Amino acid sequence: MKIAVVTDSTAYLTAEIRQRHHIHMLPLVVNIGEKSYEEEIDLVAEDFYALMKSSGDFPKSSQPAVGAMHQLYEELAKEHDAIISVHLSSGISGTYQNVAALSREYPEFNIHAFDSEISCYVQARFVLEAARLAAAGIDPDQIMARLDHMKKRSRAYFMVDDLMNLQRGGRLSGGAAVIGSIMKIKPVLHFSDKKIVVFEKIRTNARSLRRIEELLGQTASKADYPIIATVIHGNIPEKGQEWLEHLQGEFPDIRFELSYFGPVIGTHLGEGALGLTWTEDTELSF
Ligand code: MYR
Repeated sequence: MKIAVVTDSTAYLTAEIRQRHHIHMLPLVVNIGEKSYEEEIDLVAEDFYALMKSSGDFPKSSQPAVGAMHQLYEELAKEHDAIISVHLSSGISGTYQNVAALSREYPEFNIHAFDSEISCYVQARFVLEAARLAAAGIDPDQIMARLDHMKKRSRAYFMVDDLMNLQRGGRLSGGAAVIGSIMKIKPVLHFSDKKIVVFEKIRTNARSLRRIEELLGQTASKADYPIIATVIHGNIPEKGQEWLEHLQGEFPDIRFELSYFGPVIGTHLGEGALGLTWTEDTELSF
């Protein structure tokens, strides 16, 4: 059975990795002023952060155009028996809902839409696992079950330098009262029921980082499977790398990697955000 694997740009898988694993990408869009950019295609992260600083206009994001989605799936369906399509959380974007609607409208495409309930490099890990299993000839239902299992073992904790972007983009759940109560601190944020919520109200960056480390330690002490963790940064690669090296020293059995918040996620988190995600290291599990 020939299976195509699709994801959206918010997995931030590099072009080289996508090519190597035959992964297809649907770009989300960032609008700044009058201009629209497909992220990872005509706007890369470094340029986006510079543009956000220099432009008087606040960026806005939007999901991939339905026409572009339809075109990609139609093309893929000509040469594949099934399509696994993995997307950012349905609680923060309409992307997954649109893919799910297309899969109902065009059953002949045989699209299996997966709601990662998260985003960024954890989503990328799901995609890489789907690609690995598809190449091994595993059938789509088994791949989807495997991704569901991985999802239960996945976490993302992050903090932003300034809550203004999240406030303006409306992606922090809890309303004005919650935002008002955390404006001057550095809360740890996470996903709960597909949405972004405050995990804990913490006053300083250093304490938030320590708390996230502690949470990783709690998972690591109980897990009977290997873990892979990703430090993700919003245009602060040196800080990201420094934290990664510290974490690698603290948790020598965990594999760490570095990734970034690209334009669409950067629109909502702003520059200087830092996060840690982890999931099962499936490359070591089997
Ligand atoms: C759209 O316009 O459809 C895209 C909306 C994207 C919202 C992003 C909100 C921030 C997500 C943070 C993820 C952090 C994972 C470590």
